[in-house]
Amino acid sequence: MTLRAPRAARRLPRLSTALLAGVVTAGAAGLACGPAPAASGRSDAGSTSSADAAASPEAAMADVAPERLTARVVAVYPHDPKAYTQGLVWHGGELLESTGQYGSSTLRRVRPATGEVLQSVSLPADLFGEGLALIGEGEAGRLVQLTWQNGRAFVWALDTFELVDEHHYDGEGWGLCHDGKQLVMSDGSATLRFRDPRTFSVAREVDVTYLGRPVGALNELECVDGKVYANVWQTAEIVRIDPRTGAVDGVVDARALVAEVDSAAVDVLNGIAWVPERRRFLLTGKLWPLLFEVTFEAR
Ligand SMILES: [Ca+2]
Repeated sequence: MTLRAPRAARRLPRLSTALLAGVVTAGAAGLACGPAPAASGRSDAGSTSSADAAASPEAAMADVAPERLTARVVAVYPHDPKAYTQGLVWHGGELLESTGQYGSSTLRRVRPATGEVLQSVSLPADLFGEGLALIGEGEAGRLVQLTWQNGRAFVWALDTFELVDEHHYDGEGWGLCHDGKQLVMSDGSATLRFRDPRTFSVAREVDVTYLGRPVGALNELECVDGKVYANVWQTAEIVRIDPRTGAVDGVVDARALVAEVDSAAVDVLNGIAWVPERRRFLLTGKLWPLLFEVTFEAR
């Protein structure tokens, strides 16, 4: 997403007060992921039994309280404070990043340890960069970069950043990840669409729900081990989604990261990249001066 949030919103309230606002009823919001006593949090976590799941996976997922997780910081690195991060991907020790804003949207290759931009290509000033996903690797590797309201997805060669193809789509483009077979795309609503990576055609779609209620404002995505992680715009939380059912089965509290940046100078938490070599995530935000290496741990 694009427009700078008003100052009050940029305090990144929790899921219970921001994520569900206008999406579910006020009463339902109270059921969500607001602060809970530690004992309650522990009892909620990991309560899915394999027997229940086997009997009726969709029903089980809809009824089970999502696991409560927290982002524990392992390391902190510099990040370009002018990068309006919209898409983040790790590959081979490098970070690939899509940035937004009209006139300053880019695709860039970054050295994670220093934040140094190693390679960059700028989008035309009338285009607004959004989500980014990697398909393949080496010479055959392709980066797919969305645009917000332009309906254009650019396909770049991973190694050279040469533009090799372009797709067109209806609606807005927000987040994108590749699960190994399909591209998963968000558009700011509660709907995820699964697209053919070659043709960009929609194979199916699913509505994301938290305890049966829709979760809107899904933003940057990361596909990891059969799950889809999503930033939720204007919150300090990341939801873990079962892509088969759309059910949120985990909520990651990233407020510790938000506390480390000057909220008056930066925009929202956004950007998730999985580092398979270390089984950790890299997280940052729009215009954030820092990139965090974290693990997601049960609270
Ligand atoms: Ca990502």
